[in-house]
Amino acid sequence: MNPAWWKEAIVYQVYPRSFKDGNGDGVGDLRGIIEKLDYIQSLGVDAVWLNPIFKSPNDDGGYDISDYYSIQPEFGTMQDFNELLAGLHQRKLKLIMDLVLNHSSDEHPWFQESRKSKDNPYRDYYFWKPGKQESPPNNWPSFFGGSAWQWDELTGEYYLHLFSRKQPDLNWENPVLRDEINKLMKFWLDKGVDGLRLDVISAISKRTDFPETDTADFNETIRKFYANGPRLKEFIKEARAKVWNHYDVMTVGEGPGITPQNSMDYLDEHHGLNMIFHFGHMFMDQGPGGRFDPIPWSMKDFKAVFKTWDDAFLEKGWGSVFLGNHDFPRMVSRWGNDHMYWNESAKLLCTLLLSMRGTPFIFMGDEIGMTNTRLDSVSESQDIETQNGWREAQKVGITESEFLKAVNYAGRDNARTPMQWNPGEQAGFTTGIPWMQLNPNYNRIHVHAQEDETNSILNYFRGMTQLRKANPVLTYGTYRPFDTGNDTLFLFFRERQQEKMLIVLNFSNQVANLPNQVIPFLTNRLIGNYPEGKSPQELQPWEARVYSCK
Ligand code: TEU
Ligand code: CA
Repeated sequence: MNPAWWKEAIVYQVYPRSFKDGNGDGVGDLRGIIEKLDYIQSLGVDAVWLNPIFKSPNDDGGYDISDYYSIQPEFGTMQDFNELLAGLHQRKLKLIMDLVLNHSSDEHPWFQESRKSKDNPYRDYYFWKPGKQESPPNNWPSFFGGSAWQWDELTGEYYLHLFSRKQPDLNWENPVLRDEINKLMKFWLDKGVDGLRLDVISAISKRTDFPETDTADFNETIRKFYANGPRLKEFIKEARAKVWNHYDVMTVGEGPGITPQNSMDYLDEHHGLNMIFHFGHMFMDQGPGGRFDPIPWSMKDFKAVFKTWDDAFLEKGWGSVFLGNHDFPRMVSRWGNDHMYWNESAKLLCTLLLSMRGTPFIFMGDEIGMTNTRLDSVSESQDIETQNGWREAQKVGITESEFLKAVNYAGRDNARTPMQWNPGEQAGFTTGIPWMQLNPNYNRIHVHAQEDETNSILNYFRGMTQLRKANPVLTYGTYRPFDTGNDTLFLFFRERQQEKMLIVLNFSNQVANLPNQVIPFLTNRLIGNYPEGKSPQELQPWEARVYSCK
């Protein structure tokens, strides 16, 4: 494994709209992030991934870009961006920007031109097709409910939008469009950006013969028709040769539809991306109907996902590890126990995240154990995926209370409530009216309460980042799960040359006993979320430990 900064980095994800409001208008912004750079540095992370900050009508949280060359006015100015980048670099922190290249906003000038006429020079920047009588060109469903095709009266054709109708898909088959993409990537890389998170990169090559989908399982439709298209490797290879190879830049591809079998199509050492986000664990509790069709998940499957994906990158390629982000519920609510064992399970999840093989991505607020929020009506949601999902749910007679159950379990609003800094007004996020309601528990869960509390989740997180940075085995060591015969007892070794560590995680509300075979390794505990007990073989509920087994 060749060493690289992005393999050794711990990445902190900042959702700008909800992180810190610097000017009192209730919306997070770049000046707010600048105010908190010392806090970010204090976490012991190495890079910040910013969700999109480009001009956008904000139909989908900024993932609908109307100008790739300017900053969203609510977030600030290009001067603010330059100051933020300089502030990060002064603190030896890298910046990873989130580029949305599978689609633009329908308010982008490219699309405004494209829809004007069939022979407009921008027509083929997007996918336009005649319908079949009154229906769309095929039966593809959108991620956000309804058809993936929108009728446009002006030229009497449909355009493709895998996401919202305000997010028309860009046509990467068009080399002129690809040149535009290369140009905008160079613009940001010339400014000194250190990494690119490439949104839905798996769909830049689709089945452009547009056959009907033959499955009702949405994630299967993604895999077969939207992602992993015939020219995917070619498009990535071209962008790498024409742009990325000319900079010291890390590229991480976000990709619904990427599988352990096809992941190396994305990660060729000379012609591919550096790493990908996979969704093995993220979609395992989604039924055929997707996010709002939740099904039970098992610890057996959860552990298997880590093994499956580690095997995919054993010899080559590189993975990322995340347990939550702006698209998923809060990790302590989803995988832990956010009431009885809130403190212990949040620390256990930080232990897993920071001891696993692959670049760890921590979502802002998870370092203090922020939990899911609770919507009492769909109208409180600020997420188009939820709003559209409700529109679709009503068509099939699902009641609001049934739908809200799915939303409060799996919806994206859970992760987008403002960061909780202190117990004061609006948790110190804003001096104005926040764009989104805070989680009511902000007077209990906030940075200020944890900053000087030795047993806080925040300080445990800092302990884990220090441990990872001090022990290369946690970055470059192998991952070897230990079969405990007990689904909720998650044990694994990390090994490299003379170094060896044992990670012990009790994913349950019960006391658990460690298997006899590991007793010889329980002599040198480096970190744990309970005081060291007399009988090391017994694990308390949600107990996490890391041992050095030199
Ligand atoms: O998400 C794409 C993706 O992976 C989806 O499965 C995602 O989970 C989304 O919530 C639909 O369920 C990326 C961004 O992370 C997401 O915020 C955007 O909404 C989406 O692309 C469209 O740009
Ligand atoms: Ca603001």
